[in-house]
Amino acid sequence: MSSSDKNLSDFGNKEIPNASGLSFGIISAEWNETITAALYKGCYETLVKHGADTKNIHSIWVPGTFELPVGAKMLAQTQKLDAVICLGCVIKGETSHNEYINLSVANALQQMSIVSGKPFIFGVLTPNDMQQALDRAGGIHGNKGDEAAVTAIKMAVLRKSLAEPEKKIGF
Ligand code: DLZ
Repeated sequence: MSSSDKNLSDFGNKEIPNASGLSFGIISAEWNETITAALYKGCYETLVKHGADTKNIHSIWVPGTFELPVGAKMLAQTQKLDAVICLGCVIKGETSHNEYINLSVANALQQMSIVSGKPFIFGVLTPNDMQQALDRAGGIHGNKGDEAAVTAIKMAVLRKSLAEPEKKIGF
């Protein structure tokens, strides 16, 4: 289902686990800052709304979306994080720069997730124009920043639950 069919930010609260005790990194790109600032706001507020302590949310900014993976790696090396959220917006232009950036960032974050076993969330908008970006950064199709936060909470909780030894009574 595409975002045009459904406002994906319309989550039922009961489906979202509590984020208290978890720590998060948010890396945001400065390019298209009007959009990424809205994604960041939605992401940060969603983490807090679902129980994350503000002192456990570590935020940095990098120049562009292409720098998100390395920024995420730097932050993950200096802070103990349960999930890392990357926010960017690459608007299609006259050349194919967007394809190179989007694919390399998606691949890098997927690789980092698989190799580290820690969720690196792809919160990058890949719109054809500014209106599509606005629609997904607090507009008619919700806010992808909120969705990235919810995904990060769910994956961080899943990772913790699988790491805990099975709780048994007796033998
Ligand atoms: C160069 C570039 C272009 C043309 N467009 C965008 C964009 O729409 N969104 C974005 O986040 N970044 C863009 N960049 C910058 C690259 O992500 C990167 O910062 C530079 O190529 C330097 O590595």
